[in-house]
Amino acid sequence: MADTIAAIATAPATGAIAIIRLSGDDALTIAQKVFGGKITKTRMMHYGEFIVSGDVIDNGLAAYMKAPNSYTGEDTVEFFCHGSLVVARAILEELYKNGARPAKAGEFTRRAFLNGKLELSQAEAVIDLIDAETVEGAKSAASQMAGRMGEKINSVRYTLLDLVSSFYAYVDYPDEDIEDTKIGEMVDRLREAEEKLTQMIDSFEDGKIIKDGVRCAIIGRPNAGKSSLLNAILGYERSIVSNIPGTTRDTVEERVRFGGVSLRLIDTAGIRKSEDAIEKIGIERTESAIDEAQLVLAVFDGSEELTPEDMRIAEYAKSKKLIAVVNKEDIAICIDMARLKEFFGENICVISAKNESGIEDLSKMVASLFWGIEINTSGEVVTNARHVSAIMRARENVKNATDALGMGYPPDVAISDLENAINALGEITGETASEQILTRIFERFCVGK
Ligand SMILES: Nc1nc2c(ncn2[C@@H]2O[C@H](COP(=O)(O)OP(=O)(O)OP(=O)(O)O)[C@@H](O)[C@H]2O)c(=O)[nH]1
Ligand SMILES: [Mg+2]
Repeated sequence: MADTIAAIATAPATGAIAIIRLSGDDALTIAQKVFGGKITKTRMMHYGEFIVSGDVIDNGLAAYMKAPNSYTGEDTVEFFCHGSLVVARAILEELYKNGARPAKAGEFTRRAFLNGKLELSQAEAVIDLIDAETVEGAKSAASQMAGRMGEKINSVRYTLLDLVSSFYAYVDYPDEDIEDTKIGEMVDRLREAEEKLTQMIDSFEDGKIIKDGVRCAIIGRPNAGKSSLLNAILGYERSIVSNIPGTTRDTVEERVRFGGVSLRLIDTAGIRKSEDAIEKIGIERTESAIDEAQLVLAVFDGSEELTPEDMRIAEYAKSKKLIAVVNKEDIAICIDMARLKEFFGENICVISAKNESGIEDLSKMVASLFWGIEINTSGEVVTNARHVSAIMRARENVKNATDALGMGYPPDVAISDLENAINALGEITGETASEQILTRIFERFCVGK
């Protein structure tokens, strides 16, 4: 028996329509006590009045989805009323009075998972889709919701299950000699599985970009024009610009689509040796902004000589995708361009942040650095940190098993490692996820989803 839960599924704000959702064994009975019209058919809209404490409070639509053909896999009713918070709440209260109880965060989706309508990775994709901050993130979540990640994980998991069962066969019949070629074949299959897991782990770097956008730190010495560049890219005055070096003290973050790439632009404090305590903290933040970035725009004041300080900053960001932005071309370019070319190669863009010239070229350069990542939203890429950590554990165990067999140990020594790997992969699809994992996942949902 599933008790019947109810919640408002639309955002807690005034709008054109509000949706109230009911799910559980008594959904239809309870709904019918509040809805004046007769709900006679499944998957059809019925028109009627909503009645609260004997009075009509609104009129609207009701739809009934009979178990198991609903989102949760249970009997479900949805009410569509006018988008007044007062009305929606009054109807919800009336449903409670008639036997429903308030749904917890994510409880509808949790029920869908428990009733086998979704795998855990698909349920997580639902929240990723709702939370998506980029179009790429939404597309990737949609494809994970369709089960692509689960399929990939299961293809490795089934291989491992198959191998473990054949290893158990050897344990059961220890007197039978195992041919070396058989062991060789198994090692090959394990290596193949390990390789697939490695590919998934490697895809996580792209996955973070798809989900969150490219973290792009704007760095450079004080007064180079970092904040001016941020404003020029955004098209409005977000960051304070002044001719006093050290103006930006804390990092300023803003999202923007630039060159077709979703960027999280981070304006940082100019790096220089400083005794000022606040500025020092700002500089530490700049360094961590660089550490976390996938793209760094190193801004140089083109109207001045290149300083050792400038190059030290560029050096700090060397391991990142890096573009030199030579600013203030409207004054004069006297910076040593040859030296910059040695360090940055072709990735140099000359601009004037003040006049907003060269910004278009910069956007093309950014696009060319990230082309390819953007379009891989087919669910092939791991976007979820929980998944990647489980895959890493699985790979570690597969590797141990492969090494043991490779060293000539009998198959039974590999069994426990492989079982650990199978369990780790099962945490992703939900077969072996603990109650604690489930709670942590579903509490991220909103009430009503
Ligand atoms: N002529 C000219 N001046 C510029 C240009 N870009 C910025 N400036 C000026 O340079 C000064 C510093 O600009 P900011 O954008 O505040 O420099 P910043 O790198 O953010 O400096 P800090 O926050 O102090 O590290 C201001 O007076 C700007 O008006 C440009 O393209 N041409
Ligand atoms: Mg600044």
